[in-house]
Order: sequence, then C-alpha cells, then structure tokens
Amino acid sequence: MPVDYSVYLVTDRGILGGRDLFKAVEHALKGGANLLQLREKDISSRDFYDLAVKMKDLTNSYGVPLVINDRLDIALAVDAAGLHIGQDDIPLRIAREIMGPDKIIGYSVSNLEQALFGEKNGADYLGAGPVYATGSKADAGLPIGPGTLKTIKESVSIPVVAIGGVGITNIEEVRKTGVNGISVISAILGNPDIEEAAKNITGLWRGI
Ligand code: TZP
Ligand code: MG
Repeated sequence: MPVDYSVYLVTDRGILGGRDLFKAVEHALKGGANLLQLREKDISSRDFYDLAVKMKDLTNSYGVPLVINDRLDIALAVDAAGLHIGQDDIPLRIAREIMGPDKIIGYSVSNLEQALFGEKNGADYLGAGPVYATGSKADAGLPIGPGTLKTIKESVSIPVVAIGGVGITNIEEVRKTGVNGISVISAILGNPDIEEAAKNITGLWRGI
C-alpha cells in the first residue's frame, strides 16, 4: 500500500518539558499526524526497544506506520514498518539488504547529490532539510531553503518530505515546492495543545 507522507511526526522527548511521550504522540495521532518516526537520542538500547514496542501498538491502533530512526536492529526487533537513516548511519545499501524489499527506508539529505545517491541506492523516500532554521537538531547544518527543496523534489521520482523548522508560518511555501509531506517535531510536540497543533498543521497542509 502506498505510504501517506503528508504529516510525518518525528519524536523528541526532550521538547516535551516533562510531558509523557506516549500521550503526546497519541494526541498528535488524534490530531491527524499520519506517519510516526521514533527518534530518541541519549537513550539506552533497552529503553529505546521498550518505547518502540509501545509505539508500535499505538501506531497500529491508529493505522499509522511506525518508522524507527537510526536503529536497524530495533526496527527489525519490533517489526516496524520502516527505518530512517542519515548520512552518518549504516550505509543505505546495507540497510536495504538487511531490511528486505518490503520495509520503508527513509534517507536524510541536504543537497541534490545526496538525494540522487539516496534514490539510486534503495531509499523509499527522502527527508530533505533542514529547510529552515531549527532548534531541534544541533548539527542540522545550514538551512537549504525552499529553492533547493524544490530542486531535489523535481530531480527524483521517490517521495520527498521537508524537514527542519516547518510549521504554520511556512507550510504554504513548502507546499508550493511540490513535496509529498512535512516532517515535524517542534511545531507539533512543542505546542502546549498537541492535538490542536496537529489538527492545525494537518488542515493547513491539506489546504482546508
Ligand atoms: N533533521 C533535520 S532538521 C531536524 C531533523 C531531525 C529537526 C526537525 O525538527 P523541527 O522542530 O521540526 O525543526
Ligand atoms: Mg541518523
């Protein structure tokens, strides 16, 4: 079944100010987020695994695919729908060999060269960014802007998702680049009312 990349929530328990991650994600799914990436840094393997098991149950109950960031072993262990890797992670071709043809593999890119490499080496979709400045990833690099995002989108035939600083003020600009979706941490999880934030973002993305 084709994956709907439109409102792709990425987790970061650090932004929740002590609020519960499970409940936060549930509110976001209620509000309309339709893809989830479990991306938790500074966490033990056991805690990440336990969290992934819980998130798998939760996403299953909403019919939303779960993608695991970085950790191929955990993606396999919980039979997640997919894995998301970046430039410094396990090589894309190796990830594809191990995950098999049916799992979703996402690949982070910041320029056209990386995007073409990703497409050629087995990525199912690209996470392109940071499109705008972001406080959610210290080593995100300089913003690529909507211009490069559009170039990437027009140069590959796999889905492209915009990431980095995407929120209500720039969704329209991002939508005009033709990308398949937006990948968001703070604009949803940083909001005091997560369900409402997810509703607003989903509505804006869909143009309603
Ligand atoms: N990769 C590139 S930017 C980024 C990641 C994980 C952080 C996105 O977070 P936010 O809060 O939506 O800018
Ligand atoms: Mg990574």
